[in-house]
Amino acid sequence: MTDVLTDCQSSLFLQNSRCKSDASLIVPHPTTRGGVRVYKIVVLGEGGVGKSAVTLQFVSHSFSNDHDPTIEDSYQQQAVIDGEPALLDILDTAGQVEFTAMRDQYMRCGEGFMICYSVTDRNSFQEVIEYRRLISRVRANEDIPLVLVGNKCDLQNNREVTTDEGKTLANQMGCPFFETSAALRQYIDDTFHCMVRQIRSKERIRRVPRKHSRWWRLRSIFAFIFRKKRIAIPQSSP
Ligand SMILES: Nc1nc2c(ncn2[C@@H]2O[C@H](COP(=O)(O)OP(=O)(O)O)[C@@H](O)[C@H]2O)c(=O)[nH]1
Ligand SMILES: [Mg+2]
Repeated sequence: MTDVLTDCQSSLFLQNSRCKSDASLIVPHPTTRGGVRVYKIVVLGEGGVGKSAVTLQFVSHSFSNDHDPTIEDSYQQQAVIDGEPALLDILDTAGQVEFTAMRDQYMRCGEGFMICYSVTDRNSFQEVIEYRRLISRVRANEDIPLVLVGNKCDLQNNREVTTDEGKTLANQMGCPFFETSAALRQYIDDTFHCMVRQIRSKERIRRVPRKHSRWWRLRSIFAFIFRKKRIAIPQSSP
């Protein structure tokens, strides 16, 4: 599959992105639009697994059999998740797992990644790990918000990947897992909402200083020593 239309259409997603990037540190900056936090989500996975179908179900509550597999596009959708408004900026990718300059760019700017496979296609399941590697390659040393999605669960008779296999892989990747059906609109909202929750929770963790980090322990030791010293200094009499 080719990377058609990436230039103009992905750029919408990229225009909305502010990434701080140097050789060692790549951090997508949180952005807002009209006071609403924008969440930049990238939908990845093999061609034909239903990335566009899942995305279009989420944004337009519709399902079609003839979405062009080569189209890579971005969509915006507002939602209120856990009482907090959110604007989801979703990039529905099309293309192979191989590295390209454009892919590198959106890998840097994405805040959360949905890796999709089809439960009717074992090969697409095996490719998940390649997409995970691709993310790690661009975003080394980062705890990236991820969700694993096994789509087409309505096609039970054609199933090649069991639910347990999906769960096990998600456990290995340390991320939530959903089996969805874009055709029947099953678990579509849950999947995107969970993605936003993942981004929010990892953002909260980053903001709170970790109590048991090396820096926190060093600070506590110094604080303890200086407190002792202050107590030990005898008061000079006038
Ligand atoms: N039965 C069924 N078909 C699906 C589902 N999701 C996608 N499809 C079909 O699978 C084909 C590929 O879907 P598409 O969204 O274009 O895949 P993409 O290449 O990953 O974006 C299309 O014919 C869709 O109608 C699903 O949940 N159930
Ligand atoms: Mg598509």
